[in-house]
Amino acid sequence: MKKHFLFFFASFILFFGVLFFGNPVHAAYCPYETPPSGFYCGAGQIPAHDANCNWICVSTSGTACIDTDGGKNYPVSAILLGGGSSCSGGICRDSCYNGQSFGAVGWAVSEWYCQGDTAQRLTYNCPSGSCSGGACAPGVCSPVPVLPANGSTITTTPPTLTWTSCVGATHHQLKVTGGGIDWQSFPMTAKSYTMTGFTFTPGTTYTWKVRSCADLTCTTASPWVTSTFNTPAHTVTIVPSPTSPVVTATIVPSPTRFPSPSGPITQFPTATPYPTGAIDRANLLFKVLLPDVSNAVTVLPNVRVQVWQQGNALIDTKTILQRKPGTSFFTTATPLELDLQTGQYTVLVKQLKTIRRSFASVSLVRGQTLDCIKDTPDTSCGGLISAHLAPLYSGDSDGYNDGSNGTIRSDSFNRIDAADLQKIVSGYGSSSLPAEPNADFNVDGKIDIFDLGILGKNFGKQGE
Ligand SMILES: [Ca+2]
Ligand SMILES: [Ca+2]
Ligand SMILES: [Ca+2]
Ligand SMILES: [Ca+2]
Repeated sequence: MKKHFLFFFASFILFFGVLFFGNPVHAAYCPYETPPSGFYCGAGQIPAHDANCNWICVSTSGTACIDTDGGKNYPVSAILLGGGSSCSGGICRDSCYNGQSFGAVGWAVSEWYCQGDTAQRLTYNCPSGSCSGGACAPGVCSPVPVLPANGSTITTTPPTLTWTSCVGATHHQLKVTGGGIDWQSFPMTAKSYTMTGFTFTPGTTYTWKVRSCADLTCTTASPWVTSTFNTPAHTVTIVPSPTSPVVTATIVPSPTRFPSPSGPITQFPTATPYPTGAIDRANLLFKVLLPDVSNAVTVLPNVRVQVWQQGNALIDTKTILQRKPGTSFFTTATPLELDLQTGQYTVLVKQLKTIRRSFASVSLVRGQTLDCIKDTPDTSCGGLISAHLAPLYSGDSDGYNDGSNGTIRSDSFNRIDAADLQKIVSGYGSSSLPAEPNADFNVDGKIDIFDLGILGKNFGKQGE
């Protein structure tokens, strides 16, 4: 287990190291061409590129292996001398390969290099998919989204996204957004991905983007290529009795679970009457989306609700939310009874392990209950109507440490960053959880690879 973790941790350091410190420097692209006018080499010498594309003269005498571009240097077309090679005239020149023959163009480069003092040759697939003059053209080829066809409506869930790319792209990365989903994959070698475990909303357009990478960490990558698909409206067909016509009803509910062939359709319970709240308070029922909390969690404690008006915190309270079965939404079980005058407020919600989200323009009336859970909340709910657009992503181990409780504000409060990674490292796999707030980001009682995955997915996000 420890080994397993160390591997992933090392990958993370590599991944984030690349994010933080930028891309490594690559040699300029220099395919073979003739030297500039005025550049001459003496007798027994020939012109060649060095590793930085400069023209140099190298001696053709001698048997030592000399590779003028310094090794496996694919963007530079160079020559190799000596090393026991049997190239024509004693000069081996990098060339291109098209799957059938070696020449001036192709999709792979045939690269010469010295192994010790022996000439060696390998064929390398150019990430750009293009080789010219014995050197890989720069960049990484862009993938082409295939299915679902751009703009089409899918017929089954979960959808499988597929794309094509060139042979030199070793990995691909996906992003999917829309209908409460805001997700990015780790780089993967596959050219398809089935979105198992996601909740899709009927009648919604989803955007997916894919890019090609030349390496495991996507240090060198193509631009993102965008495609979209739609989920069908939730259609129910009623089989007629012989005397009545076929009736097809189209229902477009507020966020609900997209029906899958394998399970029952889960609708939100709307018929259950909610407690009405106190008559001398402004009462509020709301729902929020917590996509990273373990499915096993049905009751979620440690949810802080702040109610602001014009930037001033008027109410600061804690509550417990309960899961809407079969979804990643959590709701208040009973109305929050807020001692506020009638007016318009901003409601901020943060679970101990998530970023904080802000929902503006919530109109509360003293003595009434505002129900923002029901399928079609009224406009008084303001930002809480579209809570699915502001998921409370997990990965913040700074709890409520915003400086308001007499302590010094944590730099990492309300943001998912390296300090939270450090919390995973210090608590990883421990048999008893460290004191709250710890790095159990999915609230399943353990700090393990799933929490690390959540951190990786949400790294860099910050709340309001
Ligand atoms: Ca070389
Ligand atoms: Ca080369
Ligand atoms: Ca943090
Ligand atoms: Ca956990």
